Amino acid sequence: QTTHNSRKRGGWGAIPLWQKILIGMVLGVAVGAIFGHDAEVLKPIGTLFIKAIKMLIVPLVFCSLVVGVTSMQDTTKMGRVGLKAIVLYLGTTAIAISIGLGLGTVFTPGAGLDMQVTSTDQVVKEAPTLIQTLLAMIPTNPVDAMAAGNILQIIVFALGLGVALTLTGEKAKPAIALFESLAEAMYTLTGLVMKLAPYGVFGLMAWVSGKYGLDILLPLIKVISVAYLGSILLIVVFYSGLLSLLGRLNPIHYLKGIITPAAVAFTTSSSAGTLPASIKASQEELGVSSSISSFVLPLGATINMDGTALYQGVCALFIAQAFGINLEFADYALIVATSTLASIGTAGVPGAGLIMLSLVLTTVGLPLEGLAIVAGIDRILDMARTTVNVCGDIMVSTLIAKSEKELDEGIYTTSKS
Ligand code: DAS
Repeated sequence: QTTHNSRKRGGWGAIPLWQKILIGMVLGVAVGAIFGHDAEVLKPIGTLFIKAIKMLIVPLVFCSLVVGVTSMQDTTKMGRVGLKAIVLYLGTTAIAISIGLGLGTVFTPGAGLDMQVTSTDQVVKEAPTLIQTLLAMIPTNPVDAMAAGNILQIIVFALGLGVALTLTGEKAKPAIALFESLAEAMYTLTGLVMKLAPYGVFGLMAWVSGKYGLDILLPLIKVISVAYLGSILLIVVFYSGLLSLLGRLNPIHYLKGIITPAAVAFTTSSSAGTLPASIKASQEELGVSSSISSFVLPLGATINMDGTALYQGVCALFIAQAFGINLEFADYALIVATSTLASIGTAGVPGAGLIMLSLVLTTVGLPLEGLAIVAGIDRILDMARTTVNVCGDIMVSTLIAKSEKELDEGIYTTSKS
């Protein structure tokens, strides 16, 4: 009712959140440009927002991952198809994050910025070996891992608990229901914290532009360009290539078939919201059977986030470069592991990727101040990453339908002629 009234009344309450964040960012940059270092007095508003985001990470990741895994329990019913979907989803996500890291390394969007970390929680980075990193992923005490905010250990425990709950069957139903309602509550709390975003971004951008001047804008344009380049490469090259090589299908038909769902994803920035369009397009344009599409696509909208993974790679490197922190190979592996596993628990709603980025930054010890810089342009990045997420889901459903001989290939042969 209140939102209805505020919409009726118009004004600030009626403006979509992402526009408020953009306004906060522009005002912050302007105030910083005018008042210079004095604008630092506004930074605590941003620090409050960052601390509120940090507060969400552990319970949100834990609950959403447990629910993400238990929601896959119906894949056991469709065993072979479910397994194929999960393998393809996680495989393409790992490749997407690697492409993001590659592009971030090649184009160095954050180079030239020399931002200092002022918060004390910047850990001194020693380079762990890969074996140490893998062993460190297993929590000896899950509660301690949560208290310490050891994200990868929390992810590993949540995945294990999710599988255990699924295998326990009837007795686990109350626990699964509990985690489902806790996850919903955490999404609600995330929504409340995100309402602080316009003010937090304002405070931080005022500090950033006051301290670093307007040359912060160029790297932001670079981040957007690199993220969009990566997104286009994923859809036009990687997905089309997979359809040609693995599915022996004509990719041109795929690229034409995804135009409508891609447009819906781009404008709504919500995979979940695009689901009806995705299912319609995969059935009617791409010849995927209804049983495959109505099973594989909802699963993909929940656990497959290739665009978000690409965005993690690009932004993690942008922030590392902006703060002059050089990442080792083990850090890259950590980012790939965290993003791929955490993508299982990321909701297909606007802005989910930004929360996940805080997860990745925390894992490799990068400063969360960097969040606020990319938060200002988050919606612009979210439009691209959601489009990739959706196109990836549709590509996988097409591949699986083909392998299950549930694809109407007539559509593809006619378009060849
Ligand atoms: N907007 C999310 C989605 O719907 C992706 C993200 O925020 O990263 O897929």
